Amino acid sequence: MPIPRPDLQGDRVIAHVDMDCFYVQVEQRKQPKLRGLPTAVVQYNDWKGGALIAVSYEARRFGVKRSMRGAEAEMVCPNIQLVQVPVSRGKADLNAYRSAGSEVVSILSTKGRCERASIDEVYLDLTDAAESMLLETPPEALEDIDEEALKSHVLGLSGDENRENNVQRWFIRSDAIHQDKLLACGAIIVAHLRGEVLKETEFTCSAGIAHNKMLAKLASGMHKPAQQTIVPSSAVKDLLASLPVKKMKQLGGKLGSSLQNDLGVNTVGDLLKFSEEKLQERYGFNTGTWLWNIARGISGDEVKGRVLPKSHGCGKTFPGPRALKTTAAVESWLSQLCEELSERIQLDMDQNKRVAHTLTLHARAFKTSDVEPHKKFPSKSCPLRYGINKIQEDAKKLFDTGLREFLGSHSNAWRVTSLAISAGKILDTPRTFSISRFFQGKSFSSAISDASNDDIQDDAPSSSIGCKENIVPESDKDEEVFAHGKSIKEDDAPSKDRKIDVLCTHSRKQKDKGNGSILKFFSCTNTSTKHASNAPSSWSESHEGQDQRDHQEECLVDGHSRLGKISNQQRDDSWNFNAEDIDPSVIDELPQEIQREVRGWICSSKRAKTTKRGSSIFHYFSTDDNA
Ligand code: DCP
Repeated sequence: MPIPRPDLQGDRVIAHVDMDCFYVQVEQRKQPKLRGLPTAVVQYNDWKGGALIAVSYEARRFGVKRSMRGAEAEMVCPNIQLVQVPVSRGKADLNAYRSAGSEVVSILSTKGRCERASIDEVYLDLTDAAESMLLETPPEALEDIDEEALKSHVLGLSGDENRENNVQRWFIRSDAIHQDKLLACGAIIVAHLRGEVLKETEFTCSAGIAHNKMLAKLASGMHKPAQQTIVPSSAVKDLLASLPVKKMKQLGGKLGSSLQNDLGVNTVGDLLKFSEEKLQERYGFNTGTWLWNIARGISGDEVKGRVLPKSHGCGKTFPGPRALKTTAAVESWLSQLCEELSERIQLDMDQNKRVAHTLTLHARAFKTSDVEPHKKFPSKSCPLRYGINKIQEDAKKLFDTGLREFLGSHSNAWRVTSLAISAGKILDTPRTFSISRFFQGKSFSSAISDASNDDIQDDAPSSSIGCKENIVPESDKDEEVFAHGKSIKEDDAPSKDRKIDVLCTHSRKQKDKGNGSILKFFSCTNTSTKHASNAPSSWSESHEGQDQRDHQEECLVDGHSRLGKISNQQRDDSWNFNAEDIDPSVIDELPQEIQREVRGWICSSKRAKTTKRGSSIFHYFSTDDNA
């Protein structure tokens, strides 16, 4: 469901940059002889020459479209050059496109906050850079305005004749409102960035520059390839008046159809006829307000500082006669997908120190009989455990659970037409990395590899399992979809355990901020502690080295009593370390009293070894209030 957000305070400059026929450009850089020729990238498949997934602008002039198959494209454009997507493990290997996207991101992210929105598009918040430029070198003070900037399309600016002169005048208007002056600066910055991208990567891209993300995204696709479009606020009303609802992000599906069929709304501007109350009445409070906002070009979505993917996913479709019929066939494909996923999350951890927390399986299937023809295969997720075998094992369990639910009481034969798995809820490795190693005497990556899981959850229905890399789920809601944390009501916690509960709550808050907390290590990582617990045997047998997130859940669910059972001996063992080794940066996360104590240890490691129970960190973790 769309979330309405009022426009952000103050004038902003947001750019949406989208690569032109991206996969084609990547292939043309590999094979420069293809440059300038009608070219398309084809998904590996020997049926009718495979499916086109990217089409060069030269080929588009012949009428070649992405919806075509290779054979059809050759009919409309006999000279078309068809390049196959690289293949690995029997499926498309998108690594080359991913890294090419990262090259671009590293250039674009130099001028402001950058959000990587998909494999080939980013949002930039250029407000600060534009404000500085306006103060230091405003366009009217420039001798020459960047040629590329002068080629910009400024919506609402009349006349195709003398376009460049008109644009130049628009750039240097001294009576322009502050917001337009900022947009002019933003456009100059974007033109420069696009030039850098071309120089460094040989790729062209197109951009939209506006005062919010929604308008910038609409504008970037208006003039392609290798061009940019500016949306002054005075042009917003006309832009939306003629914009078909289905072109608007989030209106492509049922909501857009309902607007058309039930309210007769064909363009976004048509929504202006309806009051906010009326729209809320029809579509609910949030969606109603969101619709009212977008009709006016209002959208306060912030550009999130994120240059890395929000999730990793890989999938494979099995159309027509290729549909999978047996569990063995599904398992075999799942194993391959899991191998790829495992490699990618491991690389992400090694390169970016990030850990994925949720494994999700999506599938499309049908039953061979006619019963429940519209029933969808439910998406399922569970906590993610690192290591190929574990991911494979869990993915199979997710599939089995989904299949059982899909079949229900009918024991029909089934077919699977697509499978995809993804790793989501990716968080930075907590800054407790060094200290965790030091408490556990093992590496973080091995520490998170041995979890067990038995909590499979429903996931949101899979929207599409196409081959376009979905770096970022479409909406913030996906974050909730991936959420799987268990909760405990504080009021239910026995009072003597309350202290620990506070710790766990604190720990959860830290996680929510994207920072892990040292507290969960204090509370959960000691294996002797686990074995001293009342946990069910399956739990305690399998949790050695469990990942931090699972520790956290452990805390939230039943960690209270566990912590209270640490023997003095165990305590002594667990705190037998060299205090100088603590990474000082992690200490700020500790509660004040512990910070004081740990800092004390660092000043004098001797003191740490002689810390008395009752005035120390042990006291903090004791469930005995009198301790
Ligand atoms: N892609 C894909 N499958 C799809 C859509 C896209 O594999 N169904 C891949 C190939 C594209 C890349 O994602 O090159 C980016 O998709 P875009 O929708 O941005 O399209 P292009 O970049 O190819 O073209 P355009 O210049 O129109 O943006």
